[in-house]
Amino acid sequence: MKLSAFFIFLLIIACPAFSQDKSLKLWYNTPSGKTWENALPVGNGRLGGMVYGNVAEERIQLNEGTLWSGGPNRNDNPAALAALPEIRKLIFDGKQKEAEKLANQAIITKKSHGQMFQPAGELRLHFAGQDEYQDYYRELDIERAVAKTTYKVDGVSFTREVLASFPDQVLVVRLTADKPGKLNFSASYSTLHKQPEIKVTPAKELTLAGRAADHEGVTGVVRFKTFTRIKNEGGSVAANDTSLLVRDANAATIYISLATNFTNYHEVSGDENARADGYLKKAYSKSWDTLLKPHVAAYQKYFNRVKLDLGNSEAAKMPIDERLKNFKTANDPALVTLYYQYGRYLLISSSQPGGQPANLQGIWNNKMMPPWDSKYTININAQMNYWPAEKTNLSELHEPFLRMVSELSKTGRETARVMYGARGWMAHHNTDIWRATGAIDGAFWGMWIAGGGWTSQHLWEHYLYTGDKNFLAKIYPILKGSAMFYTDYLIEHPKYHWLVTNPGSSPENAPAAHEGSSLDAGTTMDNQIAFDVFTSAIRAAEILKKDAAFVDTLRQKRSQLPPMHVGQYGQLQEWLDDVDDPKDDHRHVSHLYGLFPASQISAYRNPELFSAARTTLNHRGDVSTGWSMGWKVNWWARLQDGNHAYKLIQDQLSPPSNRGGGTYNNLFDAHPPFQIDGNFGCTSGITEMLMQSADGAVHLLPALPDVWKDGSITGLLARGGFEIVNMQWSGAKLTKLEIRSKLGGNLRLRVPNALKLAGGTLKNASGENTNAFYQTDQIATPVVSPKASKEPITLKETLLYDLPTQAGKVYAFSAQ
Ligand code: FUC
Repeated sequence: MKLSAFFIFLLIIACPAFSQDKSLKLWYNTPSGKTWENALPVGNGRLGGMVYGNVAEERIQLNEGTLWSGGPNRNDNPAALAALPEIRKLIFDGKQKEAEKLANQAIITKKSHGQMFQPAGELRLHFAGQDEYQDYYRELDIERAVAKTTYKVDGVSFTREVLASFPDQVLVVRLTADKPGKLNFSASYSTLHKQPEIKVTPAKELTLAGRAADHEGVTGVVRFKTFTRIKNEGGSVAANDTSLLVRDANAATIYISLATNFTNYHEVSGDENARADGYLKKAYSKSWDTLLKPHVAAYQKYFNRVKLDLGNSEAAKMPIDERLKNFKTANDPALVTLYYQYGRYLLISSSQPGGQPANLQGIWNNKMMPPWDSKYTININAQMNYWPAEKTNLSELHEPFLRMVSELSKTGRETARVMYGARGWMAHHNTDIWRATGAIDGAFWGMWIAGGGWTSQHLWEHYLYTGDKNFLAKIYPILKGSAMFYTDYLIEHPKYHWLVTNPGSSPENAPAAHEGSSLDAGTTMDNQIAFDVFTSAIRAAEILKKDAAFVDTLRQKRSQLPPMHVGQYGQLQEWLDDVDDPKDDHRHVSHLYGLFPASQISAYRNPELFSAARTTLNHRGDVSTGWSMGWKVNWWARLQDGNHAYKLIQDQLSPPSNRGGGTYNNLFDAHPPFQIDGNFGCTSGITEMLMQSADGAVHLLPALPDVWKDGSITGLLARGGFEIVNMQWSGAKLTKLEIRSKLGGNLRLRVPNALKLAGGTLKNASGENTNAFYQTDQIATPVVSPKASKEPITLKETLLYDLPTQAGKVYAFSAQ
């Protein structure tokens, strides 16, 4: 070995923390202390753990996805039906505030406003004599889904690693010291539950049992049990009544098992003891190494599908908390890459097939009464959680959400019937693990009927990406049921004669003209969702060759929906009348649903709406709550303005601010408080900056900011089953591209520069895209206010190609 190589080798073994590639690690030089938002999340879809990395007292806060307050319950208000004609009349008469008052009495539930996602407790590890330490370091390795803490005390190096095993369904902690017999600690539980039962079994298992809370008149029926068992290497394990004591060990492995008796949204009949015991017994026979490998493999099966490189810089040498402080002014593209992949990490860790969907906090919550109960707000937040699922190649992880929609279609059938006398199914703006579909909180928030309609579009989206006709046949009744609700609920507007929602709403916003009420008829978002609900049901029925008469009805009703309106300031109108305030900076910009996640507003198909959407977004401004900024990244990407989208990423990747929004040290999104939607929204938005497939073509680099001139990404998915196996760009031009066609069909490409096809010729596109997954249904011609000034839109030039593809083949392209 040459001398210089020898020194590098020495350096590598001397500083393990600095030797490896840390680009996919959240790493810090300080412990979390008391701050939960400093702790690092691990999870396997069912179990969640927050690892503090504190030295003398380690805390691992524990969650289980089904540990919710209450039990099976419904919260419909049957008084709604009788009050409906009066509420409708008031709204049509322009008395929105009075209508809202009546809706508060007759429509808002008199029962539960939704149940709470609750924590189990914490495992605490006490290390006597470790108050003073050196060389502290902690990380979350999102390439392997393992958290690690290292430090030195009295010349001994200690290492702790934590994972939430996907295959073995337990949390595992590995503790080692680099000198024999130096590991001494005790383990105990702490919990906020009332009357918990903490004890140690004869097999030296530390157990914690409890019952989730009663809440708002619903008895808590979910019981949980957690087992902690320690396997020592050297030394001994002893126990007292409430803790385990490890003495003079060389190493130890802690197995934490946690389960509940939850079966499904209408049944709670499991055995939490048997479940938790079963997981523990199976895992305990395995060593750390035996658990680690299959865990990493199961995780990487998903994670490795997408690799992103936006470049690197000196800034990346700092710990994450420092980089966050500096991001706005530093050139740190690697922090965006990390944040992007962290969104994928969080989805893999909080949403696994068969489990519960990621809630408002994913699966990580330490509060008995979390903000908004940490439930599912379906007027934006829960949907946002799943925006990255299909396009970042995590399609299987969409399943918990899609199953929730299917369950809502059952509970929401009763709500549609009892409250609105309508067929089909519906949901208001919130739900929880019991799939409650009543109207909650207050009419200002809860009197919104489109929760079912919007969530149902995720089913259609899953089909558009996978082309899975069996899936489509299975979920068709849900799409049909949602459309059925709208056919019964929509009512003719006495003045305009369009078919409108009434009461409708534009979530949580209110124009001054309506005396601060959010209720109205035929709001833009309601119309856009109705359009999508009808369109997806029509297309699904046609593909499945079903229900021809129903399809006719839907076409007819769809043509009677109000068109979108461009108002006096050139804005996209939020309300049917031109009452928007250009100074309104409300976080909900619901009427831009049509721009994203829907694809009704397009630069190429209806430029006047595209321009109006941009005007609206400029009126609303940038800085807002976390999720709102996440949504804005997607909107600016759809508006093909990469620099503005990047500006939003800069605002989001800043420490939480008083004005709202930002990111905590553990890179959790700050509403504030912590809400995971902003993480997922931003991951989706970054994808949309690099690739879109919503507007008749696979559009590559549609919104590349100036700061990402060079880069590469692998594995993104586009509608119609096109996988961007590999895409490289340089100087903002595509240099290399490989696309796998999973389903065959025409591949229409929209690209920034001329391409050539390896071994073939690439034709310029002509006419409509023949690929059915890219069909775009014509929306009604917008109504434009004569006062509206026309802001011209200038788009970067693109080239459009058509390539007939065969299923299973990979096509390679390079710059011409
Ligand atoms: C909606 C939003 C709030 C918050 C809550 C969970 O009500 O308006 O900002 O995100 O959901």
